[in-house]
Amino acid sequence: MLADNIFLKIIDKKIPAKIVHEDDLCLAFHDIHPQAPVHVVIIPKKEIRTHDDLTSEDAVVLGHLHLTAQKIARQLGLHQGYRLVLNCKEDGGQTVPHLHMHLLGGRNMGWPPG
Ligand code: D5M
Repeated sequence: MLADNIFLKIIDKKIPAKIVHEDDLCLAFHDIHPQAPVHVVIIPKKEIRTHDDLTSEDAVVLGHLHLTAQKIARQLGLHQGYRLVLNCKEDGGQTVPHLHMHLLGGRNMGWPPG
């Protein structure tokens, strides 16, 4: 079951977050429950609920999320690599109903994921 869209409240600055990047298209902040030494969540400012709701109109914003993840990974010193995760709906493990990309790094990642 998807919870309330708390990320919209972070975009609107109604609740605080440790923001690492903001521009016209996206916002990135440290995850409140980090799963790695570096765990940043990158979200579009446009309201898109899940990866399944993306349309061709969202190609630019989706590409921007990836390029922003690359930029933040460099800024945070993840020179040995990192993992990007995008959970989609219930089976994908999505809990917040606003599209978001996880940037995880600072340790060696296992495979397969749980
Ligand atoms: O990931 C949702 C992620 O969002 C999860 O790792 C916790 C994080 N989260 C939830 N609330 C907050 C706040 N308020 N600040 C920072 N991070 C938060 P999912 O892929 O949906 O499981």
